[in-house]
Amino acid sequence: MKRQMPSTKEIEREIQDRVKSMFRKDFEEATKEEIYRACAEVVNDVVIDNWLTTQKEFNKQDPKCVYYMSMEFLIGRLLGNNMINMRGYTEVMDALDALGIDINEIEDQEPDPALGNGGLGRLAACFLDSLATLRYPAYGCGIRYHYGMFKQKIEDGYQKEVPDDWLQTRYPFELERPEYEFEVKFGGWVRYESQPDGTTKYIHEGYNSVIATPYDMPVTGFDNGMVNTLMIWDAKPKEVFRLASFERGDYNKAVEDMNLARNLTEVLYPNDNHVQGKELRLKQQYFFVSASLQRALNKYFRYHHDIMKLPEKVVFQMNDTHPTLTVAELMRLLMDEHGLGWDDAWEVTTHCVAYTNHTIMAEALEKWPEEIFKGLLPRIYMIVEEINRRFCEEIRAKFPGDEQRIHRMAILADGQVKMAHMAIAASFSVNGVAALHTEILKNVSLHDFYEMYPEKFNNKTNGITQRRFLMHGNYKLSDWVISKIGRSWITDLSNMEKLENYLDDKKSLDEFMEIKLENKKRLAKYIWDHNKVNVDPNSIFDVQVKRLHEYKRQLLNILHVMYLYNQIKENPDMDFYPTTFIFGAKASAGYENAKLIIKLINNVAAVINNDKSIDNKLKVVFIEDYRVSNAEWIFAAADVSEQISTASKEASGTGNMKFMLNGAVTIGTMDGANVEMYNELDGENIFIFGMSSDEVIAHEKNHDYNPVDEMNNNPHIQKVLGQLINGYYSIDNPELFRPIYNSLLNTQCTERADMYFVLKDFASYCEAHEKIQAAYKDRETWAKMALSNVAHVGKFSSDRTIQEYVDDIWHLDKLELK
Ligand code: KOT
Repeated sequence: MKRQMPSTKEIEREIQDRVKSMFRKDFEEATKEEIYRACAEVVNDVVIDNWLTTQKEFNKQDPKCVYYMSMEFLIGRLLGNNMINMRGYTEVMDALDALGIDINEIEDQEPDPALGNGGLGRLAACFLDSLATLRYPAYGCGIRYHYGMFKQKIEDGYQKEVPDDWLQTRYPFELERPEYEFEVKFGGWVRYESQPDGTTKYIHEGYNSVIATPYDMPVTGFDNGMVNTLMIWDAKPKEVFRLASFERGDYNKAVEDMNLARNLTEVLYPNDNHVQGKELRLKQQYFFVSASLQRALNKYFRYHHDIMKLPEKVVFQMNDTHPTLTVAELMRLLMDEHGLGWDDAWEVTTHCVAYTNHTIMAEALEKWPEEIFKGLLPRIYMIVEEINRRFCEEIRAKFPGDEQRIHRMAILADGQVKMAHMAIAASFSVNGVAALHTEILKNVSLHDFYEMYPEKFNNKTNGITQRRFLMHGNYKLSDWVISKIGRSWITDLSNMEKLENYLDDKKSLDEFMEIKLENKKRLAKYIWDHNKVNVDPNSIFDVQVKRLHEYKRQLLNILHVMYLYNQIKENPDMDFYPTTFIFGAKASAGYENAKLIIKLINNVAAVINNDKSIDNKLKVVFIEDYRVSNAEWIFAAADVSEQISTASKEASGTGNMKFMLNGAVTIGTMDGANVEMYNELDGENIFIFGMSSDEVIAHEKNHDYNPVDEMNNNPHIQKVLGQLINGYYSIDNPELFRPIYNSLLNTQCTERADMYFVLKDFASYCEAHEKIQAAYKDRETWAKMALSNVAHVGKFSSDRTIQEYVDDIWHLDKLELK
């Protein structure tokens, strides 16, 4: 039976009781943090009952389930999310209110579990939410990083990284499960033993090893009693064995094992769309893959004995290539631990694994030096060699004589292990994350593989959860939508189209704009509290929040702001609707260009915000430490959503969808899921600019783009670029921004000047902004545009995405819950 949240009165009493029993304090004496912990336990009580029931039904009904394998789960705070899904948010809010406490302050006590970098990790979290809401049995498998994504401080305009110690105090929504510990082995060598039956036994010796301990987190479905599990693995040294080695005098090995365990799960690599190729990262990958597979097989064998039928009950979805070792480790377990021969093991593996590609950026392609790989994972390496040998034979059979093709496609080539190639060779499904992205994979980046296995390729356009990004982040709009069209959109976002009936209703449009204004005031206060910048909630809030990457072109945005500032200075009476440009972005710690762009944004902000002469027409704000929790407020307050990546580079984007859901209008390129947003909007109520992906790809191929021409032909660009190197935004050090200038114009400095076509798209970007200005001036026009975005957002729910994964790839059984 589904357990529900108690009534407001009961919650009020329970919170007080918990404060007493947990902290030996009366409610009045408790700190906000203690009240948060008490609330967490009140909610946990309900969650745990439903978790137990779900797992019992799981065992009884024996449905097929998905293991979502991901190095990142950017789950964000769970208290608010769980209250919403348990349908107790209002009750807890009212209970706290009766006790004189603001629920926001309590939610604010929770650390923001930042076990991911950006889109890829947040997508994994949205998927878990949708799986539970749709009652599909699923496990998330990941790593319990002790330090997640760093916290960003801005000091003198520069980014400074501060460790994110989210586990400093006990996290109330995780449960250690020592009963599911497994050993994971690294290094050493492999000895062969021929068996009397003619087979060979492989014995791994001389290795270092750690114990993997899972911490389970509940993943609640919306109002349905379903609770799935996110298992994140931590590493411990092997106490018992360690003692044994001490006795043998093997002191060094014991210390090595201890250090291995200590380092393994210490920190998330803070790179988005970029890989560093560090050995520790490969260790992390094998660690969580091996532990997760061992647990999955362990569970399977509790109720089944025929391992050949594993694909009927289990599917492993690999979130990018980071968990590709799933392929070889599953082969190893099936052969070495469960006695299958190669062919049977391959049959099972290739029916259990599927791969999602999230990027075409070359620097994000994972390739491991063979020497490192072999040294760290000797048995796995042998298996990869054999997979590669057979794969190359298969290519040769299909394309006889085409040795170049074999070289291009091989898993082992040029002294490297190419993870994407292994993922594709073994997976029964390979998907991209937006229609355009999948087409580019098929026709460009993975064309060889598409020719080999056309049937494997499919598209699954990304989505987001409306429970977190509307109900929780923007409860005012959420309540308003409910008052207009009811509640069905909460679990079926396509119902948002019912809002079309209100597009011509002046009163509704007014209410809608009033809510946006309230949300802008909430953000303006946040900005005042954090930045001490006074922004006018009546100005246009134009927002770009996402990881900082050159392909995402925050530089285009700030160069345009510099241009606008010049225009306003030159023509003080020009017709211009006051605009606040809001940025939020973390740069990877070693990414110098990206960090310099952050500094530029902050310096431009300092100059513009302090210039009284422009009469507050322009403001620039850089929000420090952009993360899931403040993102929810930012989306709610945005008028304009900046989705301006170089066409072809942003696989999908998901921030674009969160803005749309909250009634912001997009200015964007025809890239990633923007293309599908454009289609859903019938090409209206969205501002498209810039080159198409075909044009970009053609320029890249023909090497015929010269940014110097763009500058020479456009005096506005000339002026702005001049200001980059004449000290206009850096009086003390006029050379400060020279590297940015060079990256745009100087072919000696980068692979290609203006790699991301910033100057090429500049004029058309300016024009699109002028159209926004014109549209915003008419309040009703704008309200209609914005509301139309909400009405057409239906496709972009992760519920829709998950249903497609289930129908086309996973074929899961829904769990029945009373
Ligand atoms: C690649 C390597 C390391 C860490 C992260 C990545 C990564 C992130 N690759 N793609 N992404 C983003 O994934 C999102 C979810 O599919 C997409 O919306 C976004 O366009 C990708 O950049």
